[in-house]
Amino acid sequence: MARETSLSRRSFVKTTGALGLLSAAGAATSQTLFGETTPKAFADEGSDEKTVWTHCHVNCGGACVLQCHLRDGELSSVESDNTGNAEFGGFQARACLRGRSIRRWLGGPDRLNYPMKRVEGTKRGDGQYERISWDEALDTIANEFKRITETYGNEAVFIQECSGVEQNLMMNNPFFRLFNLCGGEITRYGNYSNAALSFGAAPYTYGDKSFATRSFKTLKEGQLVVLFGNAPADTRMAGDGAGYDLNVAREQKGVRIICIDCRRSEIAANQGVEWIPILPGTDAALVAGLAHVLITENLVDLDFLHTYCVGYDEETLPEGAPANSSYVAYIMGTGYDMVEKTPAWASEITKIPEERIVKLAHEIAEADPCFIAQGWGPQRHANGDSAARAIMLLPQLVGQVGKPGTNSGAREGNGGFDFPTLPTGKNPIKTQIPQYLWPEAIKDGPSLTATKDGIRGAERLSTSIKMLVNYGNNMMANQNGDINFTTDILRDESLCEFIIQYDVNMTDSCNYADIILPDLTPQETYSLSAAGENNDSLGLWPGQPLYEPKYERREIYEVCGELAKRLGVYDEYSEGGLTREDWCRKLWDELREEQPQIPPYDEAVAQGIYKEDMPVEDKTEDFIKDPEANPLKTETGKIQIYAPELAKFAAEWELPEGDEICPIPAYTPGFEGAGSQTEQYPLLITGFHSKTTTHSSYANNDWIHATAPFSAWINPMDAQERGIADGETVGIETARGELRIAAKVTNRIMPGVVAIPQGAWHKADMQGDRIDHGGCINTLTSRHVNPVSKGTGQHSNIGQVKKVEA
Ligand SMILES: Nc1nc2c(c(=O)[nH]1)N[C@H]1C(S)=C(S)[C@@H](COP(=O)(O)OP(=O)(O)OC[C@H]3O[C@@H](n4cnc5c(=O)[nH]c(N)nc54)[C@H](O)[C@@H]3O)O[C@H]1N2
Ligand SMILES: Nc1nc2c(c(=O)[nH]1)N[C@H]1C(S)=C(S)[C@@H](COP(=O)(O)OP(=O)(O)OC[C@H]3O[C@@H](n4cnc5c(=O)[nH]c(N)nc54)[C@H](O)[C@@H]3O)O[C@H]1N2
Ligand code: SF4
Ligand SMILES: [Mo]
Repeated sequence: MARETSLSRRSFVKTTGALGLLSAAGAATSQTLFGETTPKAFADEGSDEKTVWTHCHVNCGGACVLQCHLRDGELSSVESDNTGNAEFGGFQARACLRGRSIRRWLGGPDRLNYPMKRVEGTKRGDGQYERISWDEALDTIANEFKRITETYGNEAVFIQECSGVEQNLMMNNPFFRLFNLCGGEITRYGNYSNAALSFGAAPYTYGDKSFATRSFKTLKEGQLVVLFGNAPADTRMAGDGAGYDLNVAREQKGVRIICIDCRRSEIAANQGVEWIPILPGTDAALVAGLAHVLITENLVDLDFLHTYCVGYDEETLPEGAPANSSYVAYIMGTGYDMVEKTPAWASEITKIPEERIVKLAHEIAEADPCFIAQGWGPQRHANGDSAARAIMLLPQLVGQVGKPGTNSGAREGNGGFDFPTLPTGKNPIKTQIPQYLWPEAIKDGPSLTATKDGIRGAERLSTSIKMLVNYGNNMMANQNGDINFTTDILRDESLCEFIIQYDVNMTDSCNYADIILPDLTPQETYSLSAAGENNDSLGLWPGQPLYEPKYERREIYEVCGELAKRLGVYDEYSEGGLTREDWCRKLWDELREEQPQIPPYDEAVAQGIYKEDMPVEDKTEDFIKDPEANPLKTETGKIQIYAPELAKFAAEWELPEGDEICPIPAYTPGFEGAGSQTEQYPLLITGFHSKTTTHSSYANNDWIHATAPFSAWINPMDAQERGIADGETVGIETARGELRIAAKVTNRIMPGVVAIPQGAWHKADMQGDRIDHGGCINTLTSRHVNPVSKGTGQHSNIGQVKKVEA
């Protein structure tokens, strides 16, 4: 299907006029994709079987189609997207095992069925709850909101992230919409996923986190791809996602892939993919070693560096930068720490053999084009801001940025299509906290300041957080760093005075709530979503409810509507009584005004899903074509190897002992980084996102875990030293706590490193020994944030592993 090729994904929604010109094969009929027609949902007359189309909604980056078959009103089996023809370029949003096993999850033993309140006289964390009516739950919430905002102001109310319901028109927007009509709430910036890269690194390097990023679909025949801590076959598993795209490029275009990772991830286990093991947290040292080879052998692209970048060498340092503060000075030992960054120096730190570093430098210098992309593993460390900047520097050194077949060194492009969501209205409160620091903002909000803790919009917080709304997250006792620290704060009712947990499962986080609310999943109600973080495709999923709500589960838009009635803002909240289904239609219709080729809502529902390919974007950036006319949004307008903003932060901000902000991406080991191991804690304990769960979502699905149980990866050398055999239970300890988990003894992990999949459900006697038998990594992780972004450094930990009785 021919499409207007000048349209970018991002401008797609906003553009109107040009779209009328587009070929619109399916305005009134099923959309045709490469000769195949999207089949209609079937509902055989007289039969008790029917098919309902909906989608998976968790935060894995995908949003796969679920084609659900019902028998006698109950979900009997699940298929996915089998429409179109993936082989000929049409995409298929095929679900992974998690989505396909959703039947077990929807009807699982942990499902919440009724509203509950904490039993009087018990404390948070005791886990004693009793069933209450919805009226009692809603009255309590409305009254507490009024009491807390009247006593402390609206800055005392915080709505936590909702990664558990990411792919959906509602997410937790109804709470924002409601509270914004009632004086607002304190908000957050940054996120758990990529705070260091997107908030600490890219803005000061490129002025924008998506500058010059490209999808794997843009890879050229036979080209080189270098991935740093990027595991798309584990973490971009959707049938239309980046993992699929990269595998297609590997198989059909013969691209060569090098994976630099402490762990041999799934993509690195493929034939023809090379794994270079690296100690976690040392990527900036590797880049420095590579730079040494490139500089001393005249392999850098000086034209590129002098035209587009500042701070590579002394002559391109921005005004005001001191002498010898360039990157070349750092590498050659005449600046910063006065140490020459030879490959031998880098080898000592990273544990990559010197010869391999030299060879990699040559490979990168010779490759044209060369596609360098980092995942979010390297930046999830306490020195992650700087690691992310260092990796982005590598393609700059060889002039492989902004042109076809290249990438910026940040994550590969994953723009996807911005599907419409419930509008949240305007929040009158401008103060923001860094996402990761919400427990600190509960403990002692006013002690958090702009220059010490990254508070934005004010010098310091006026109050601590007194009301916490958790919808679709398992943050309190699972996903946030240092569970023992966090739950101590939550247990103390004099700190946070009121906590809601609104979920579908009785997670450990529920045990810290005052009120627990049972949700419907997006499969159990009306939903609207779009193809997820895939690329160059437009997919719209108008999900329909599988069955009538069971028990007393209720969806968020309606529940916040009930609260709106109690707070006197229902008319504004609901725009005169719109239901969730009405919003699905309304947002769909608004989208159609801009994109008339999309069929009407009812037709799309009958059809099941709607999808079309979009043009693959791989053009040369305007900045590269003309840097003077199209400056970047950085302070200097150029790519900043030396960032003046960072020099200013370094001079003005208060940092904890040992932390550092450096205007060039120098290697600093960071808190509990490589080299900080002790006799008591000789191992680096790191984590990763695993294929069996999406964080803690699906982590209680025993069907999946039977195939791949949670286990900590440990190298045979480290295991042998400790008498540990594959599959045995081990105890893992850091200064924060201790857990139990099975050992996976494998040479797919570097010696000296233990990698634990994040997401396992926390299970500990918190008033007893606090040992976590669920294997949740956040029993071990710290509160130490990255110096610039104030984002998580959860994967920087030193610790020990020991054999224990199961
Ligand atoms: N150590 C360590 N910690 C990490 C990470 C890491 O790499 N290492 N990763 C971090 C990252 S990147 C992220 S994004 C966060 C994610 O952490 P969270 O945002 O907490 O996401 P999940 O663990 O998936 O939890 C989602 C919750 O939503 C619930 N849920 C699922 N479906 C529904 C629904 O339809 N309605 C409602 N109301 N609830 C639902 C699930 O039962 C679960 O309790 O974790 C962070 N934590
Ligand atoms: N199956 C699945 N998919 C998911 C998720 C999930 O939980 N499960 N979560 C989703 C979400 S919200 C997010 S944020 C993304 C995250 O997805 P990714 O960006 O893939 O993040 P991670 O799994 O944390 O790290 C990627 C790789 O980095 C490696 N790594 C760790 N530390 C270092 C280091 O210091 N240097 C180098 N070179 N490598 C390192 C890890 O071993 C891992 O293989 O995944 C999304 N997709
Ligand atoms: S978990 Fe992700 S990849 Fe798997 S079905 Fe759901 S959206 Fe798709
Ligand atoms: Mo994330």
